Amino acid sequence: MANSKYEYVRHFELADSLLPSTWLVVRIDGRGFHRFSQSHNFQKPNDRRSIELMNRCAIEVMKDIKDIILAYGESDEYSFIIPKTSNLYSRRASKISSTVVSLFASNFVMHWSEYFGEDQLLYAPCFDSRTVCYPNDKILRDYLSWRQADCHINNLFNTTFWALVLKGGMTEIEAENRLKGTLSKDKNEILFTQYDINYNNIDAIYRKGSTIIRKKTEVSTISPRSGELVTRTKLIPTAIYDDIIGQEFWDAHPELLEEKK
Ligand code: DGT
Ligand code: MG
Ligand code: MG
Ligand code: MG
Ligand code: MG
Repeated sequence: MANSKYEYVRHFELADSLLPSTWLVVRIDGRGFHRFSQSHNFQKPNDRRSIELMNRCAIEVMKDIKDIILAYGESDEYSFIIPKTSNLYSRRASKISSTVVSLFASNFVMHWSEYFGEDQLLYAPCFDSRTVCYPNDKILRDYLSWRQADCHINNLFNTTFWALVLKGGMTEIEAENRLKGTLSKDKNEILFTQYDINYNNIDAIYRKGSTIIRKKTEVSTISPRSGELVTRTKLIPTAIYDDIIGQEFWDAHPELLEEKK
């Protein structure tokens, strides 16, 4: 078909391809989730329903976009890791960012009621997205460590803050002042001595955030032909709550950093 005289406008679309041979990380983050969590009465410091819905969305994204090898989520954010050798959407930044975030957000709405039951979704949630290149394995691991350390710092603060308010009867301003300048050990001490909470015994899902990996899982189906039970091993995106900062996790999952052909 002949080009129309308008075709030249295509040249205004600038190339935005990401560096080859680098890890790609797509991070999505809820827009204005401070307000969103209040409007929807999220439990404090953590709302299990919200975390499980976020994990579900990440799992659905990974089921759809097979290039993603791992995802890490905490609070209102999720990071999706794409290997150096991937040629997903010819490594076009906006195409990758927008597809991942759109899929995440539509799943968030679609699956809301499975996690929140009678509590209605009151307005359309929105997420932002960015895709960043990381040139080597060490920097990729440092990126993930940065997010998990952020999860730890925020969760320890929030756990202590809400203990002071909800159990200790302080106002939010009093709790804020009490925690000003405190170190991790001070917060652990407040939790332990005043509220009988051993921080290390709090569920790992809150302390460590959620990591989705493709886990080898036995899946049984009834063969439509023979009617027999057939069991196969499949790679199913699954949430785990491990420490991903230390070496142990990477030793247990060596395939994650292996060069993909
Ligand atoms: P942004 O990202 O710049 O548009 O602004 P926000 O408001 O989304 O801020 P952000 O992303 O730095 O912080 C996430 C907010 O979401 C933070 O106010 C805490 C809230 N949030 C996330 N998960 C939970 C939860 O499980 N329970 C409660 N109560 N709040 C949560
Ligand atoms: Mg946010
Ligand atoms: Mg923010
Ligand atoms: Mg956030
Ligand atoms: Mg199209």
